Formats: sequence, structure tokens, C-alpha cells
Amino acid sequence: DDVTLDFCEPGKAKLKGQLEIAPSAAAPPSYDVIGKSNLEVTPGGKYRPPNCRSRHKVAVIIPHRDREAHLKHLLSHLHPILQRQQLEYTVYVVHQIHGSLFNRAMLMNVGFAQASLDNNYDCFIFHDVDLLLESDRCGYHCPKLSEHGRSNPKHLSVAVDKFDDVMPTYRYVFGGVSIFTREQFLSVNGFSNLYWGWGAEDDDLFLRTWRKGYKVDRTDTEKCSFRMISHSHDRDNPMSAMRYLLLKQSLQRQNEDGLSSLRYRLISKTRGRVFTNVTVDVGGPT
Ligand code: UD2
Ligand code: MN
Repeated sequence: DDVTLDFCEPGKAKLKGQLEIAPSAAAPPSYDVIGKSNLEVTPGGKYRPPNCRSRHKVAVIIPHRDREAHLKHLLSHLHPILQRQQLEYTVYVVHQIHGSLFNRAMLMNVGFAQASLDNNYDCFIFHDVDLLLESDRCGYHCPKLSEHGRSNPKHLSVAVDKFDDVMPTYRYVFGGVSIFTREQFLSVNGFSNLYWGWGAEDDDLFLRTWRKGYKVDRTDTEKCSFRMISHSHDRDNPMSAMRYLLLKQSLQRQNEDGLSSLRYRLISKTRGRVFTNVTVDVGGPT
């Protein structure tokens, strides 16, 4: 931390409000182009405001496989927003190798663990690769440090415009984009590691969150709406047949299944021009 600088003033952030979103059918910019439009972002996809001290140290964690076009769209959209919001942040892309079913939740846990090895982030944003924010007045951060003690995890993607159709939201929805402080995420023991394939890992996290005495905060998220880039079901992410069974046992497992039982093989960790890439083998269902 540069303690010689004054804290950033939210009122001085140069926000734009409603944002333009390029049609997702358009070809995404290359990483090179994204880098050139974000010259203050340093290798690994890191940024800190040059003239003030950020109140937030954020790690953005994006689970990924075979969605590179979406990743480019997201990075080119998100980097400028996070800089305008005066955040100190790093973008982590956690990439699962081929060979088994996709495990979104486990990739989030890996992202948390790997980011924590790099820096003392106080805030973690778990972010689908295909969600584009529609207004930069939606804050990508945790409550202020002084409020951490009594704050709740946040669900940001309350309104998702899915392929020009509004996605049904239910009270316990927690997928898309969610935000935890370090303490909150440790307290719920992260995500479950057992959800292979599509579905319910986000509902599981919701239950874990309530079980540890938190509520899911959506109070200041009226400015947070998203556009989901059009996509079909991924070949290696079929709907999980086990998902409801797993969900039923969720709370009995919570303390043994999660960050505390996370095992994976780190294949590589590299600092790319606009993100830190963590490639992992998380195994497969046993
Ligand atoms: C919903 C949730 C999502 C997750 C999912 C069920 C919202 C807005 N989204 O999204 O958070 O809970 O249901 O698992 O509520 N991914 C890849 N490669 C793959 C498969 C998935 O990169 O082959 C990643 C990628 O970041 C993607 C995310 O996993 O955005 C979720 O998968 P999805 O987009 O197919 O799921 P979706 O849109 O039904
Ligand atoms: Mn999606």
C-alpha cells in the first residue's frame, strides 16, 4: 500500500453511467488490442489508481474453458470500468484443462487460493465469463473495511438480460456474479467441490452462506444489470444429474467439503498482458 496517498474519493470517480455493449456476435478484440486500450493495467491484469489510495483490494475470479471469445469481450469491457471505479484489482482467469466435466465451483476455490498466495486481497468477485455490466454505477467491490465485521456477501447479477429475454430470478439465486470478503468466504468454507457439470453449485453456496449466519445482500444492486453473451450449452458441461441429491446434503458436508478439502494440480500460473492465467487439473468426479 502506498500510505503516502490519500484515500480515493468515490465522488471523484469519473463514471459514465449507462454503457454501450458491443454486439456479442462481433469479433472480440485481441489481447494485444485490449492491452493497448488499457495502458495503465500492468502484467497479470493488475491495476492501482495512480493518484489516490484505493479503499478496496479486489481479486476478480473468472472460471473458464473454451469460451475465449467471451473472455476477450469481458476483459475489454471490464478493465475500463474497474479503473474508473478507482479499484486496486487483479483479474484472475482460472482455466480448467480438458479431460473431465467442468467444475465451476472448484475453479472459484482455486482462484481464491491462488490469488491469496499473491496478495492480501480483501475482496473476491466470482464472475461468469459471459456477463457484461450495463452501467458502471454498479460497484465492483465489498463494503468498506470498517464495515466488514457486520456485512454480508453480495449478489450482483440480479438482473440478467439473457439473449434479449429477462432471466427468471428466484429468491435464492446466487449465480453469475457474487462478491465475498476474505473473512466471509473463509467462513462459508468456499464453494463445494463436488458439483461436476452444469447446475446448483450456486444454490449450494447460497445455503452455505445462510448456514453461517449471513444473508445475501442485494440492497445496493439496483444499478447492477447485465447482458449475458449468447451461448448454447457447453459440450463438457452437461446438466448435472446429481445436483439435487448433492444440494440436499449440502449443509451436512459444508465443513468438510470446500476450501478445507481443495486438492488440485497447478499446471501453470502466468502473468499475461491483461490477466493472470491459472491453469489447473481439478480431476474429475469420483
Ligand atoms: C447459470 C449461472 C452460473 C452458474 C450456472 C450453473 C447466472 C447468471 N449464471 O449460468 O453462474 O451457476 O448457471 O452452473 O445465474 N464455463 C466455461 N466453459 C464451459 C462451461 C462453463 O468457461 O464449458 C464457465 C463460464 O464462466 C460460464 C460459467 O462457467 O459463464 C457458467 O456456465 P454457463 O454460462 O454455461 O451457465 P448459465 O449461463 O446457465
Ligand atoms: Mn452463461
